[in-house]
Formats: sequence, structure tokens, C-alpha cells
Amino acid sequence: MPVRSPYPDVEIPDVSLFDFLFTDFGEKAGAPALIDGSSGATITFAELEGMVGKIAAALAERGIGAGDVVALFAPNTPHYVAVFHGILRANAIVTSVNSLYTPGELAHQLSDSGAKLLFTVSPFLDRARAAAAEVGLSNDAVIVLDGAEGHTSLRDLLATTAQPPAQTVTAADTAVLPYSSGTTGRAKGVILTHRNLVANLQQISVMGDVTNDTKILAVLPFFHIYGMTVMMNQGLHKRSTVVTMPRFDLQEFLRIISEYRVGRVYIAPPVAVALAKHPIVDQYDLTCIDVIFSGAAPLDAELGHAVAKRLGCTVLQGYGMTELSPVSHCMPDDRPDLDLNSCGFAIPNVVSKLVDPETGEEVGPGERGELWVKGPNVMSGYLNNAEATAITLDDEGYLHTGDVATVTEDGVFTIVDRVKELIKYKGYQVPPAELEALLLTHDKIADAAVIGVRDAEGEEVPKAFVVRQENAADLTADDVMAFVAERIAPHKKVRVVEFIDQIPKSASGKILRKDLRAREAATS
Ligand code: 4UU
Repeated sequence: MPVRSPYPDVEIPDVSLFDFLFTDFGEKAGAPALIDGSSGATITFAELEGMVGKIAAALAERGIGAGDVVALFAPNTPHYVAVFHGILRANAIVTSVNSLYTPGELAHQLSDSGAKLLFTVSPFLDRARAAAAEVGLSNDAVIVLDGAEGHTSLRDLLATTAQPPAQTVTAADTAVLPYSSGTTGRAKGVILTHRNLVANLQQISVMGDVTNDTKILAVLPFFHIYGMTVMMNQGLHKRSTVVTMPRFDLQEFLRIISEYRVGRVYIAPPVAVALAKHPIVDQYDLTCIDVIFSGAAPLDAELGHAVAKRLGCTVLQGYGMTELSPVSHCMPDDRPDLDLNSCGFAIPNVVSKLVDPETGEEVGPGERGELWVKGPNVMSGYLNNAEATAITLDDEGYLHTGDVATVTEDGVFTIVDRVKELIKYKGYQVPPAELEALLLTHDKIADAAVIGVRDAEGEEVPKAFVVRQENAADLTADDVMAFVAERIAPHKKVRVVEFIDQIPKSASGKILRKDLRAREAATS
């Protein structure tokens, strides 16, 4: 029997994300919506709404409208939020780009999504221009928020006297195209509609005690769906104050929490390691923290408890996936007693089941099965990729996550394994297929396969199995790692290399990752 959420269904208004978030600020209009944690600069809800309207008007003047894709390649700042919602308010679609991307990776996303404009910041301009040139976007189409010679700036856009265009998007239209490799292959555009994003905000609304008094720290990037929905948009929805950080730095993280008296901190597990162990943590007054919420990779309960004890706060865990907008399961604020290895309950409107990947049969409580999820937050598909969509979404509307979970009689889910290829390094996606394709371009490499392995600290890291070409005995592990590192974003680096004689493959030529994992388990 599929497991229904133990929570009553919530209503999902049939509106655009803008209409959902930007109506009736009431007495909160003059309150800070966003604070730039680095500089202290503040934007109120009313100011943000004004900026969003101006950006939408300026984009419409430049011919951007319904169905157009605009890429956003920038770190977390209050201006990111204004641009994100300005693009949506112009009836267009945001494709959010990983800040660490190389020009090649950015160019791939620009061309795959068909982006017409690219927003960036001056420190990223070299990469942005190189990518834009590769896909034939002119400098006019590259907008530099903080300004750069020969480019339109945010200030230029805000100077428009035009009115924002009429809103024509509906809840069923595409709002964002974040990129995810899903269960197999390279990064693909994940089609999330306005309805998907609005639904997920309504669904998580009943799980967490987030109010207009809450200060949320946004250190996880807005380009990733966790930062986008749970930090940026949840903060706006609840009229909370979102304090932004452009990148993770432990001292700066602690300073900002302590100085702005942040109560709610969303993290990925590696941050928990620092919070539990680093001596510097004791130098800051962190008594303001009520809740630390971890997601994007498995949190170890012992580690979570150590953080809770040291900081005197509640630690919670949730499960999400880009294709789920992203949250489908989480621990509610009022149940810190749940097993912290778990991801809590299915959120409202979510039905999930666990299915034996070998037999396709549903399994019962206590047994392991692939997690399938159905609900209004499930993506409509992958952009221009019917094949990947068909293997991920079934006819009944279940999304096959590629994660293996167990569930208790009470409906508490725990993620215990992964059957998909995807590797997560510090919570960020590393698609093995992309690394394998890259490795095969090396003239001394005959064949290659990449899987995730655990390093000495228990972190998942990408490991490449490499078959050398004949007469390439001189190829070293360092050569392989350096070759990859020069061509891809740092989080995708190969961190372990093993040379082998042959990559195990099925009759149809598919890499048998299971055999590589078994080999790894036997030797480590
Ligand atoms: C074990 O990482 C995400 C989304 C994370 C998220 C967001 C809001 C978690 C909780 C929340 O409230 O998305 P992706 O698409 O980058 O990666 C998805 C994959 C999952 O399929 C799973 O393999 O990341 C892994 N994952 C987890 N694994 C995500 N959360 C967990 C978790 N435990 N808690």
C-alpha cells in the first residue's frame, strides 16, 4: 500500500509564484526581506517588489517575455532574489547556474536551455563571456549586476521608467529550469512549473515553525533548488528575513549568525562536521539558533546530536531532490524526538512507496526499496529529453528517485542507499556519466568508469576506474586527476583513481557500477 502523508492535504492556490509571494505585505512592507550578510545592506519587502517590477519592465523592453529562458549565474545576494523574481515577473523562465561552473559547463547549460540572456557578476565575467561567446550570445546579452565596461548593469535596468508587462503566465507554465543529472546521464533541465514551486512552499509550510520573526541564513546557494525554495522563497512566503552569504566560510558563517541573531540555519552535512568539531565555534554567541536543518546528503544521527548538544538547538533532517521542487519528506519542528538518521514523514499531498528495484514489487515497513514519490511538487519532466523523462516518471505519476529507503509502521522514512549513478560531493551533484565522457577524451585512456566511494572522513567522493591505452603505462593517477580538474567545476573533481584492466560491462555495453561497488567494498 502506498504511504500517504500523515498530514492533511494543503490547498494549492492556482497562481503564479509572483502572485503567491508578492501580495499583501501589510505591515511587513517596510520590514527587511533580505540582508546582505557581508555588507549589512538591507532590502525591504516593498523595495524588493519595486525592484522586481523594474527588472521585469526592463527585460520586457529588451524583448524578453513568455517562454524565454534567462540564465542566472551569480552568488547569493539580495540582488539575486530581485533578478530571479524580475525574470519570472516578465513572464520568462529562470535557468539557475552553478556558480562554480567552468565556461564549458555554463555554455552547455546556456545552449541546452536556449537562454537568451545571461545575468552575472563582475567576478564571474571572464567565465560568463567565454561561455556566451561559445554559444553565440553577444555582450549585450550579458548583464553584469555590479556593472562592467560594455555591459548593462542592474542599475541600468532599475533606471527604466517603463511599467512591468501584464502578467500572462499561469500556474501550469514553466517557472525554472535548474539542472540535475537525475538517475542517469548528464545534467538535464528540470522543468518545474509555478504550480510545483507554489505547491512545495505550501507543503513545507506546515512542517516548520517559520514566521515573520524568523531570520533564515541563506548560505546554501540559491541556484540549487534547496536554496531556491527552502531559503529564498520560503523566506519571502513567510515574511521572514533572509540573510544572504555568497559562499561558505566558517568564520564568516559564525559571525553572520551571531551578529544578525539568525534562528534558522539550513545546511548540508559537511557544515555539521564543522559545527560539531571545530574549536572556533566556541568563540561565537550562537544562542540565537533554534533549528539547524540538514538536507542534500545523509546526515549521521550521532553527528547531528553532537551539533544539537554543542549549540543547544534542535537538529532536523529532510530529504529532497531537484525533480521534487525539492522537498518530499522532512522532520517537522515539533518532532525532534524522531530518529535523526531519518528524513521524517512525507509532507502534505505526497504519496510515496518503496519498491524492490529487482522485482518491481512494493515492499512493506522495515524492508528496503526504491523510493517513489507522487505529489503536486513532482516536476513535469526533463527539458527536451523524453527518454530521461520516461524512465523517471511513470504512468501513474510516481517519480522514481533512485534512492533506497525504509519506512516504519508510523511512516518515518530513512534513506539508506542509492541505486542511481549520481554521486554527491558535499551535497552537490557529480554526474558520473559526465566525468566518464571527459576521461575518454584523454588520449592515454582507453576506458573509464566513475562511482562514489567513502574517503577517510566518511565523505562521498568520486573515484575513477581507468583502463590505460596500450603503451600508456606512464599515465599516473595524478595525471588523470589533473586532467579532470582543469576542465570541470571543483566539486566534480575525481579524487581517487584506480587503474584496472577492464571496465565491467553488461552485454548491452552499460557500465556495471554494481560490480565496481562490490569490488570497492571487497578491497576497502
Ligand atoms: C540522503 O539535494 C537536493 C535537495 C535537497 C534537499 C532540499 C530541501 C533536502 C531537504 C530539503 O528540505 O537535490 P539534488 O537534486 O541536488 O539531489 C538529490 C539527491 C537525492 O536523490 C538523494 O540521493 O540528494 C540525495 N539526498 C539525500 N540523501 C538529498 N537529501 C538527502 C538526505 N539523505 N537527507
